Amino acid sequence: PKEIFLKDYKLPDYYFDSVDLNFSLGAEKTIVSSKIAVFPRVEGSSSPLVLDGQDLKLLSVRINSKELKEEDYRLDSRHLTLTSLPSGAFTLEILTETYPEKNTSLEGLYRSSGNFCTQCEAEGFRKITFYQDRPDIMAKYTCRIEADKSLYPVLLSNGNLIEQGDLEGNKHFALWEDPFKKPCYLFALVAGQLESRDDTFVTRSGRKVALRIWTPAQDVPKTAHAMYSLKAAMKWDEDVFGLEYDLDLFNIVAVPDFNMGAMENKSLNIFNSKLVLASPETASDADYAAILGVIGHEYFHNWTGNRVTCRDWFQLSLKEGLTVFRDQEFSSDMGSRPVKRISDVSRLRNYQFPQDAGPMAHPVRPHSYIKMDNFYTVTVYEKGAEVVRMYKTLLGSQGFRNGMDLYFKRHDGQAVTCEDFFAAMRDANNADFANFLLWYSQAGTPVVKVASSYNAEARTFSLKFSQEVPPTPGQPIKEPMFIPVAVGLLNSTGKEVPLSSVHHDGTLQSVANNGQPVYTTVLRVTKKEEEFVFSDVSERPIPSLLRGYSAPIRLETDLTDSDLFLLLAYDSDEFNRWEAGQVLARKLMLSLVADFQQNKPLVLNPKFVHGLRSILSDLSLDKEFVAKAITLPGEGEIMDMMEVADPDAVHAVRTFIRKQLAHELKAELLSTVENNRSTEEYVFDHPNLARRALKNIALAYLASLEDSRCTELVLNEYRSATNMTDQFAALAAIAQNPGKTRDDILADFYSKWQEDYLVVNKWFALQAMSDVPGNVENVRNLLSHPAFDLRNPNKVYSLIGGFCGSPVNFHAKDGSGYKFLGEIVMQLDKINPQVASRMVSAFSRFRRYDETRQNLAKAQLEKILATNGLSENVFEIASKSLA
Ligand code: B3K
Ligand code: ZN
Repeated sequence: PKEIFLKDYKLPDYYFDSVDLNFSLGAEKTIVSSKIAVFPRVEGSSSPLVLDGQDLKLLSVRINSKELKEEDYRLDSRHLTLTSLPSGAFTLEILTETYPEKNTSLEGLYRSSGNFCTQCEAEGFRKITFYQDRPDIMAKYTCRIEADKSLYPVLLSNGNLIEQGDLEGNKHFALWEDPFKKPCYLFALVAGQLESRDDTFVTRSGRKVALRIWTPAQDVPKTAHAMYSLKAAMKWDEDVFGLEYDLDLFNIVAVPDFNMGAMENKSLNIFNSKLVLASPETASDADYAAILGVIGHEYFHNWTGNRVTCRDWFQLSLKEGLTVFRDQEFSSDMGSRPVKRISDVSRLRNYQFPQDAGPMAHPVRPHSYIKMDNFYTVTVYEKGAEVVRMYKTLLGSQGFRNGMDLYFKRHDGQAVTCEDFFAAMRDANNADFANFLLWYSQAGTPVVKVASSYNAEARTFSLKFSQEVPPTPGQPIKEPMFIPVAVGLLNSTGKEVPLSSVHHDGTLQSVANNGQPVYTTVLRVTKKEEEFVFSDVSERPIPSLLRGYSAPIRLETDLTDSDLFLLLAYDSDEFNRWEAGQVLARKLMLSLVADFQQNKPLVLNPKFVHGLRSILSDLSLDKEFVAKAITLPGEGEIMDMMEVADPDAVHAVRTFIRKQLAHELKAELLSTVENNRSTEEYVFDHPNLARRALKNIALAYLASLEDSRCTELVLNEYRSATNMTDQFAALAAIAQNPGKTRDDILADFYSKWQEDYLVVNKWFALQAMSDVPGNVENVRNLLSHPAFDLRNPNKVYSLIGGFCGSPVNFHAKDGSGYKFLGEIVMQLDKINPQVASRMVSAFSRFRRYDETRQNLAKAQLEKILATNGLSENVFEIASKSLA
């Protein structure tokens, strides 16, 4: 397999002006003809034109209507190279055959539930026809689709429908034209038996846009929330960024077989049905929130991704980091900003930090890849979003908006780079961004230490920062980074101290804003070691550091437990309030893990219980915030902080604390459940979902007690639930405890929902993630359950992905979990390399564990690598993990 490098980027020798595609659809065999207007970048160039193509049968090639002879081109399994070409512009016509029914990779043109659909990003268009499959080739497309009228009554592609009609032999056709230039990764086609929910949105300049969400007929009633989300997103982008939709039609199609969440094809978004379909009975609050976020995300790509796209795939974060940032902001505005921030940071810590500390660590803009699909990562997406957020933190809302406006003004219709975005932000604000660009090129999570000291005589308070970026593969030595640290100060009663000025680098900077008191300021930390001194501080303050999580770093402070308890009780920055509780919990968990490993008895610090009790009984707090604040850090997060990760110890400690808390806070938890039930109909809005979140976490705690009263309570909640959020939460609470009750309720749930594949996936995931000892056997049995199918990615993510998410069972010391995953990866790789590659990633941090586990995991990786015909996708992850 060949590695591709950013530094080798070259402009294409040829550009494409227009592309006319013609599909004659058949499940076994589809014929694709393409007619491309080609022109050389440099007039008179004699370079060959190299087209990408995979799994295609070439029928003919014509240049300026003349069929090429075999000596005029070269064909191998990946390329079609055209040699003797005219010196100026020319027309290229290619006729190919492709086989949708056989295409289990779900990339290119494939079938899902009898319908046709496409997925082209990153490099799937080459499975449809021979093309320069790279994002800097932007062309105008037409697409004519011809198919059987009864089997495929609906024919969709990008842009506007300009003609349709019947053909002989019960066939029909549709002709679509997309007026916007686009890279081929945004091409889409859908054909099949679908019905739509229709609505309209009038843009602020008065354009009337038809909105259609397509699904099989029986699912149309479940698209109301998706439609609501789409309209909310369209309005939000106008209000916040002044960005309007640019065509008269916007289509979304939901398909059950899809490798990832969704795809932003121009005016024809294709979605994993899990992220479209929802009803109160079948979808949980988490599903509703995910739908809102992803519908927003794909819609926002219309500007950040489609109108302005990436020059090459290394720039992926240009569109993804920015669009994740935009969807995070959208969800914040639609719900609770602090809670959304807490969820996003938890996600970063639980998934991105481990990646950044392991063998697959890569910068937000990677330097190289073997298979681009492997780089749709939490680093490119979530850390990329943090990088965008830092611009906003540094520039303020208006400054950020000015930067966005300039970005679109300069680059609409272009394929650009991360530097172009940086330059727009800088130039619109005349900003000094120092070495900010290092965020794009240096991998690894910076570790920032802060030491504070108060000088009573001088009334000054000093913060000394030091930073270190850990080595990552290929990057042993790092430069110090530009870290914006938002800071506030609290006095000993928890009140905010107004900030007057900060002394730094020999200059005194006033913080106050036109005489208005200021409580938060952003320090620009750029050196390896650096001091900031606050003046006019009348007593020793407690610093609230990195407010709102202003940079994606690991922060180590010298705050004492009592400082942290004070922040937990009083910080006006809600994120930091939550964070103080998490820091305390992490410290507590790590010290109990040490006790557990030394066979010492486990004892829970009463102050911690007290801290959580105050949060739980504070009725002035937002309920969703309380739910987050009483949730312990995940097992992965704790393992990530250990020298040698010990899944058994971490699991035992987390289970112990949960149970102990449930015991000590039983009365409060019971009344939380009582007071937060609802008799009304399900509504997905902040007050209602917050109430359910709090009630359900209380229920989960209570269930861990395994006493008969609590079990009865949970069973009752299960039986009386009128929506999936409550029903599933009760089921999950019961499922913690092995035994007959658990088995009966799981069986009951399945028999209720067996007709709904999305609910059945939840049922698979719940069992797969279970901590019950020896769970690998149950999971193995579920592989042959009639509802399971290795060809459907959602099912694989639920069952196999769910299993790998349970540290105790996946990392079982006898190697049974590793062996299981090894076998599955080898089977999956033959069906769908992208899905196999996601699964094999569970091995990538095997060096974090003890030697026995390391050897067992390594043996599986070696076995996988020795497989004949292994995909590049799995090869890249497995070989880099072993390196
Ligand atoms: N852009 C797509 C992801 C495509 C993944 C290709 N392997 C979805 C998104 O981020 O919006
Ligand atoms: Zn995206």
